[in-house]
Amino acid sequence: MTKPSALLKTLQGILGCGTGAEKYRLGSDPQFGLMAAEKIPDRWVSTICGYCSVGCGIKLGVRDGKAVSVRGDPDHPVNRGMLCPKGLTAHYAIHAPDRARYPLLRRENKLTRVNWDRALSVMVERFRKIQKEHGPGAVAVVSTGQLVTEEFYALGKLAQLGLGTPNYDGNTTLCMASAVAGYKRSFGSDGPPGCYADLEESDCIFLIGANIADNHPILYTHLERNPHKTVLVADPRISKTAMKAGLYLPLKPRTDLPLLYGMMKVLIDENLIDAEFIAEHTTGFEALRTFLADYTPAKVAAITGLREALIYQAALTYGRARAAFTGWSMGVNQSTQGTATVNAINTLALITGNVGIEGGAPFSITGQCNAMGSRETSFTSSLPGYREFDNPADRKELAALWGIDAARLPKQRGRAYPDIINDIVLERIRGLWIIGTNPMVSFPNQEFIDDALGRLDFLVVQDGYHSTPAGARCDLLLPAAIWGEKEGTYTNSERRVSKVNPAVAPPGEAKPDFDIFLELARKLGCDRELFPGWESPRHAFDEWKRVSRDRLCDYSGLDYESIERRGGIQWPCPDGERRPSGPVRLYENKRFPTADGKARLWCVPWEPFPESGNRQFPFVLNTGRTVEHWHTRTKTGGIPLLNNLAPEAWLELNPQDAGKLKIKQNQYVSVVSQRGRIERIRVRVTSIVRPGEVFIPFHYAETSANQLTFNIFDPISRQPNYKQCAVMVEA
Ligand SMILES: Nc1nc2c(c(=O)[nH]1)N[C@H]1C(S)=C(S)[C@@H](COP(=O)(O)OP(=O)(O)OC[C@H]3O[C@@H](n4cnc5c(=O)[nH]c(N)nc54)[C@H](O)[C@@H]3O)O[C@H]1N2
Ligand SMILES: Nc1nc2c(c(=O)[nH]1)N[C@H]1C(S)=C(S)[C@@H](COP(=O)(O)OP(=O)(O)OC[C@H]3O[C@@H](n4cnc5c(=O)[nH]c(N)nc54)[C@H](O)[C@@H]3O)O[C@H]1N2
Ligand code: SF4
Ligand SMILES: [Mo]
Repeated sequence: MTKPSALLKTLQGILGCGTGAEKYRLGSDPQFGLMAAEKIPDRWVSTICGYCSVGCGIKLGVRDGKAVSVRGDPDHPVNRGMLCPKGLTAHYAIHAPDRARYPLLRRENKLTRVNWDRALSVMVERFRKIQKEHGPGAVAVVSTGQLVTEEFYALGKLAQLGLGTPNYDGNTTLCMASAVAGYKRSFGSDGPPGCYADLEESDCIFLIGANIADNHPILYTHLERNPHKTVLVADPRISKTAMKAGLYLPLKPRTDLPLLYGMMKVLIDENLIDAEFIAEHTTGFEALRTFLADYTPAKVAAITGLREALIYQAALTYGRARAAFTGWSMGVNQSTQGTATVNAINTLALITGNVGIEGGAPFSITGQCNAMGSRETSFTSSLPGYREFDNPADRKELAALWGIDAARLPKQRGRAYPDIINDIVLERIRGLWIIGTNPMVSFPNQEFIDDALGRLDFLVVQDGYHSTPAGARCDLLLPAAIWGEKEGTYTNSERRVSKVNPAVAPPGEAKPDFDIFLELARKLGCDRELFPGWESPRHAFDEWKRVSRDRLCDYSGLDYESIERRGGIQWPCPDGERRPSGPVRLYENKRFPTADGKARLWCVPWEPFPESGNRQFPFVLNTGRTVEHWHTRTKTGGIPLLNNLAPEAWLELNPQDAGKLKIKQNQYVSVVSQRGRIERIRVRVTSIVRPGEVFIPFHYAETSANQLTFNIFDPISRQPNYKQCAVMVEA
């Protein structure tokens, strides 16, 4: 935290927070009604953006206890002063009028204010009653990728050992699960190998199912600084990122797996592979070679709709590169073959030696600000520190670190998020605690989850806003402090651990999630065992340092002060300050955390999507994001600067289809699937989508794409197939 000098204040006036233009806008600032002079902060707090996983450094300007301004941190290595539109307006979300201020308990069908003591007593009473009658697993917890790491670490212990339910998962299963499962199967552990510097050093950057121009805009700037690159983009839709591609691969929806196999076959046939790497560091190559015989360029061209020559060109560009980088995101993960596709991306990198080298990596671009933190510390799909439930040595080690009997650690993971929802419908799970996620907009097939939530005996929602659709349904609402109001760390996509700082106090009686977890532990009587002597996130961080020591995600050399000083530090970091600065990659020594130290090459046959277009539902619906909004718009929907740019949902429809259906630009239409319908959505007639394909952003609760989507999941990762389902469009 720094106090600005008089000179700095003047500069601020000139540069950002008090220019004429700004003053003009501020005169009509619908949110604060502040005049320009009132927006000059009296102090700046250094922190990290709380939206996406890029992890930009932010200076949050505070005046009279209010967050009034934001600017990019010029010294931060990730963003060097730049911010995207969401980062630039982040302070508005803090003082929104619909922030949750007090615990609310449902009484006679109305949510009424209660004090914290009563709220948490009722929660413990109701959950314990359910567990007594229906077993410990009858209460489930669904959290998020948007808490600080210290909170994830505390929540894992609290849910699994305090509440004693194995059924704990997060919205990260809607997002990262396929990447996690794929990394584990290829390399023996989760953990993205590369780093952002690779985007500047690689000569072939293959973006597959990732629209970073909209969704990771500051990451995009790293790529723009690279003069030698060829950018390959595989996406059925001409996204903003595809528009910038050197080589665009407009594949048919969900045919990434055969594309990758086709590229591998070309590379093997052309001998553009790294035979030494394959022999020394992988297993399964002969089986792969045999398997790929089936994926000739001709056959792959037929499946993907790409010209054979284009498949060759993509393969040769990748194979001839000195170093090739593959970045992927939801176009890959959100599929019933998500895990298999991640394995194919890893295999492509492995057979060409593009792992653990400068500029070469199979890199999962994460989504939420701290999806990574939840992957590292949480107790959902793995035990903390990337330990495995089914590994007795891992359980024993963790139990010893915690001083508990190893028998208390579950031998397998509990129910994943979609299976929790299924079990609620089957009335096996009767109590649910939702933390920092908004399933009544974001979960696939809204009718299904609507039915599920209606069957619960007790629903607790812990959120920063009271106006979410799940909030309206709950029996108990716990008001949480959000970004800007609490302390801890986030890990970004390149494993950079950064310090998050509070700038202002939470509204009303809202509290940091961390404090809520501690108080709940006291009520449950497990605080002394699980959180001995803990008062602040720092205590959780200290314990986590010990628990992660010698693991791939080693935090043992980190401390808050050096993280802050260096603009974040990448893990693994056993050596702290002593480590020279510069990018850190995993697997530089080519040893993988598998039993034999070698990575696995997987062969999983491609399968067509079960719900491809048919006569009644002829269109394939694709869903995704736009730069202005964040997910379910709890934060961005109330920020005029963003919302005015994208105030309502839209349907992208190709001109040919619009002609056939006699639909005009800007007309309102209905969209229908086997599961639900959107009554009224505005049409954008555009060649961004091909004939037979349509796109809807999923951000809008009132026009929810998830009324239509299919609740069908990857069998391994349990991630939903959000990116394709069959719909019809009614004029
Ligand atoms: N502005 C903004 N930024 C965000 C977010 C946000 O809500 N708003 N959310 C954050 C989060 S949590 C996440 S997970 C990331 C997600 O970041 P992205 O994955 O980039 O986001 P999406 O728009 O969901 O999907 C990416 C692309 O996948 C393409 N796609 C669809 N089907 C297929 C297919 O079959 N194959 C291929 N190859 N591509 C396909 C879509 O056309 C789309 O362009 O963004 C993060 N950043
Ligand atoms: N059709 C379709 N659906 C999708 C996707 C898609 O591409 N297509 N993408 C999926 C993906 S990748 C994701 S990540 C999900 C995201 O879906 P959600 O997780 O439902 O989206 P958010 O709007 O980010 O919800 C976060 C909630 O947490 C609250 N919150 C924010 N900060 C805090 C905090 O510090 N503490 C607490 N307690 N609460 C807080 C916010 O107010 C908000 O209500 O959506 C998924 N749904
Ligand atoms: S790119 Fe992501 S982290 Fe950076 S300012 Fe934008 S939303 Fe925030
Ligand atoms: Mo996500």
